[in-house]
Amino acid sequence: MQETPTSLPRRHLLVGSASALAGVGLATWTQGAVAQAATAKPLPAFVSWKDASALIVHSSSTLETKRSAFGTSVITPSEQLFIRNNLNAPDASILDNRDAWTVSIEGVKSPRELSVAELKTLGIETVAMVLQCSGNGRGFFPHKPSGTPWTVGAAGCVVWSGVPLKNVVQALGGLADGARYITGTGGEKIPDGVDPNSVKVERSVPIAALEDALLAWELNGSPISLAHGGPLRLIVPGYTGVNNIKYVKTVAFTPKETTAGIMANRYRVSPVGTKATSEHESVLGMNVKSWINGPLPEDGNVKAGRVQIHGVAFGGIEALRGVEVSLDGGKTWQAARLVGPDLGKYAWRQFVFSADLKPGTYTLASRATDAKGTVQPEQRVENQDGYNNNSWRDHAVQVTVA
Ligand SMILES: Nc1nc2c(c(=O)[nH]1)N[C@H]1C(S)=C(S)[C@@H](COP(=O)(O)O)O[C@H]1N2
Ligand SMILES: [Mo]
Repeated sequence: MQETPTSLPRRHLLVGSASALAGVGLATWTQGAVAQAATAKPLPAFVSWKDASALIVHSSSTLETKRSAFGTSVITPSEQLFIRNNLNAPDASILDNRDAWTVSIEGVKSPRELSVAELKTLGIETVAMVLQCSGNGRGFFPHKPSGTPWTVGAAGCVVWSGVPLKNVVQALGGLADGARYITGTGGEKIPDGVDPNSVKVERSVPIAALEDALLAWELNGSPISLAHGGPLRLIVPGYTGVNNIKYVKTVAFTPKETTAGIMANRYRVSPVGTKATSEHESVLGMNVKSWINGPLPEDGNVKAGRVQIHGVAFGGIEALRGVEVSLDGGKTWQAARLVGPDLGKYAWRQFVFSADLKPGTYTLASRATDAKGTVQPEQRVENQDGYNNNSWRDHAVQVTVA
């Protein structure tokens, strides 16, 4: 087993002091922590700057934010934000001269390459938004789909800054005739000997997304890290993670969706037991969703009395209208209070519900409603690859109050 330098001191302390703490009644907690330390994977090198204590390392390319780490502020710090890479990230040298990175814009009247330096002259906009993997919540599907079994932490609410994509289109003479999709391509190196179409990260979203899309160079106030797609990322607010192309190399306004495998027959919602094809629905706009981040069962028993139940809620491609909390597993619901600043329709809101809880066991659930009146459903839509899970029942938590 290997440990990262950052995680060494604390874990060694826990291992070393397990038996000592057992004597003072902390044995259960300590054994849990030791078991976790024994199985925890180290942070991969390209994300060594992340906060290991806030993350679950599923693999070198899939890291999940711990549910308990979301806290009660609005923005997810970059150090805690999840990671999902389908291919190895490009070499870090692509960040050596960020302004020199170029993106090729196609499907406009005057197609050409633009450098980041040039993009910076065309406008600036900032958007706060939920970045969420389409597979977030996959871990709740009973048929155990292949892919990372994320629970809630393949998501975060982050701030991007860059140039509105529509400004770029305007600067290049407007859209070419027949443009119906925005097709973005990632700048990863395709491994030798494989068909590029089967692995390249290239996604098409409806042209309507042009209204809010950005070519972004900043994340949470800093130049975008390699891990999160620097020097330049295509940001499509309201759309699931995969549509937000890191290290974007080409943006093409196309009459048709790309035939790349990641669009044509992956990231599609197909019935359990079937293989996805282009006939199935693609993961695009996010649906209305919420979950509770505290109290959580892993924090142990909750002290009887006043309890602040809190979590996050968002509308996805729509704005959020509100969120309710249930203390009885969904039999009755009461409105929760949205807290913190409203950072716009694509951001999440933190919510709180203050309750007086007597000793007992409670199933705490939350249920959001979007601006169109769509209510977060009780049940997930079953599908082969475990996408788009917004079931409030799956996200409910059971806590013991003593
Ligand atoms: N170029 C490129 N862009 C990409 C990916 C990728 O592998 N390569 N992964 C996508 C997927 S599936 C998700 S969920 C998000 C994850 O973003 P993050 O790692 O910055 O959290 O990036 C998306 N954009
Ligand atoms: Mo994803």
